[in-house]
Amino acid sequence: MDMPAIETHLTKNPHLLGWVEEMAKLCQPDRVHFCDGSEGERRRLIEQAVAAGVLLPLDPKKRPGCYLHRSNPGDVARVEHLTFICTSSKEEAGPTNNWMDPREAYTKLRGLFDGSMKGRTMFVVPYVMGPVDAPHAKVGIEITDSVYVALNMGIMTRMGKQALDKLGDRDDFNRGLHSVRDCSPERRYICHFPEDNAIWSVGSGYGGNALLGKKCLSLRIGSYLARKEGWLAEHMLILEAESPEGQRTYVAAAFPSACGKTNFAMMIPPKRFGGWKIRTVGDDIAWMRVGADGRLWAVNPENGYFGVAPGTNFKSNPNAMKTIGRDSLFTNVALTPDGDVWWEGMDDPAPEGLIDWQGRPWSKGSSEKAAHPNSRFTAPITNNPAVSRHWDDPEGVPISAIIFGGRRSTTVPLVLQSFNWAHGVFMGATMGSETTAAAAGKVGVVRRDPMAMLPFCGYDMGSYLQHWLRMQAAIPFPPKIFLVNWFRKAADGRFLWPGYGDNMRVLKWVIDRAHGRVGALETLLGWAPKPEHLDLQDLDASADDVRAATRIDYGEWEAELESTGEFFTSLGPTLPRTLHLWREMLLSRIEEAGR
Ligand code: OXD
Ligand code: MN
Repeated sequence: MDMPAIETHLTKNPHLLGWVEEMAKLCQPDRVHFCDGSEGERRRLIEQAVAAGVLLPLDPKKRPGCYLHRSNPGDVARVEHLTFICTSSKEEAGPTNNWMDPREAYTKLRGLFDGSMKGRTMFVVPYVMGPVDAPHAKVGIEITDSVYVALNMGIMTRMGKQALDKLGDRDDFNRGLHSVRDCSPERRYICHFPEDNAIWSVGSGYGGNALLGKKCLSLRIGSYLARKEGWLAEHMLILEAESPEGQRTYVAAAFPSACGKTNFAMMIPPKRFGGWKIRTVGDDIAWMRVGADGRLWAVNPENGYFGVAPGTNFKSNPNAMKTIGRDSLFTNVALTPDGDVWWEGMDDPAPEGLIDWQGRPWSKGSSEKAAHPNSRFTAPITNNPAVSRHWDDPEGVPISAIIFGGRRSTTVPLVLQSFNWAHGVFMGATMGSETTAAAAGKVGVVRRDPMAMLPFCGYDMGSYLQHWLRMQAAIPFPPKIFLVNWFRKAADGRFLWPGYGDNMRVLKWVIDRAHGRVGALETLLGWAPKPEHLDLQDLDASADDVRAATRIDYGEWEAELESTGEFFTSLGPTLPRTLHLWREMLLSRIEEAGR
């Protein structure tokens, strides 16, 4: 077969052109299309996708510029058991990652990519993660045979010519190769080669597996580079909180997937907090570096939101609802008869005549969900009416507080502040969360998820936590560190804390603590707000529920620290001794107090 011409006026970079040619020889596409990121190109790709049935136009009045995509029903979430870190040694990947020898991985995947794009177009998608002019922005090139992926990358990254211009003739771009191939779970692998700055992903078109700039580059390869280069690549939202006096404070927060990062980053404070404004810098990933002023500065490497649809409504997240009003892609949501989208937990009840996420008629009372629990929207960051003016600032924003939080129905109180940096790292390292639909597998089981990075850390977890401890010496003015839990439940299964906008009440204390202007109660586990520190006026929850949400039960904590011990053991010899010592000290203090 003749090779399709690799022609582009967009770049003469010999490293890039040589690599694209090599990959085209392997995958044997019918056509090669270099994406320039222009508006005209976006329109043409959408037309192609609609013609091919990959996208379904939604009603242009109700959802202008919006489309629905239905994925293969067996390809709806990240696949952690098929995600590999391919470093020369297994130890480098550590006990929490799947490891494959790089030679074996290249050989196996070369076999799967061989001829995988026959009859298809190979899209070459150049992109930048981070504000284009940020000194630490990274250029990636994703080769993909999915027009859906190319269009999503156009939203989620700074895509096209700007990336090629930034790259110039250099060779230091991330090489990402992606093919949906036959979308078979038997032939699905998401392989990372941190030593080569490369990612090979085959067999899935789902966001976290296929949009290689996101989890693969910004977190897995990103965290590997961050350790090498002395910075932090984290699974964190970044928000800007402006007080009524006009003081802006920036907070980064790590929560596991589908635990409300987007909601927290777009929060609208309750009326009681009139004058406070929350704006979004990012909702999923933070790259943080020490600035010349000794503070920790964060950028959001992304350009859009890939958010969970179910549960999003005008009460839980009005800014998200406005964000997805236009120019957005919806994946695996339900379709209304008038060409709009619907999902469980939307404001209005399900209309008659709904089509479910698999394209089948759906009626009320059905035992199946109309929208997939991990159905998503992809929307441009600038659609958000509350986007921070600094979202694209090459310098980033200075972080005053870091929050760790999981989904825990017991034990973990509403909020605690760490005694110091190392204790904060301990809090992050021991975070647990009940699993969600964002990853394939059982939902609702508590698993330890250090810093919400368990599925995203590109190297050995113990070494990652050591890197966090070491960073203290590099940050003269470090952020204060907090642990929160919005998800504690009463014995009857009710949530004790209303969450969403009311989380402002907790955030206010966090901000005041970060600026050293409010008191706290010293508990055995960290600093907690005294009752008078949390403004609860007009809160739709009883005083008893708030007491229960903030309660520290030392019996429960004894069990928690025991289970942390097992987790620490499972991380092996690289887990820093400091963290073992923190665990022992907290446990022995609780035991002493109980005596
Ligand atoms: C995401 C995830 O899509 O964490 O952001 O799964
Ligand atoms: Mn995420």
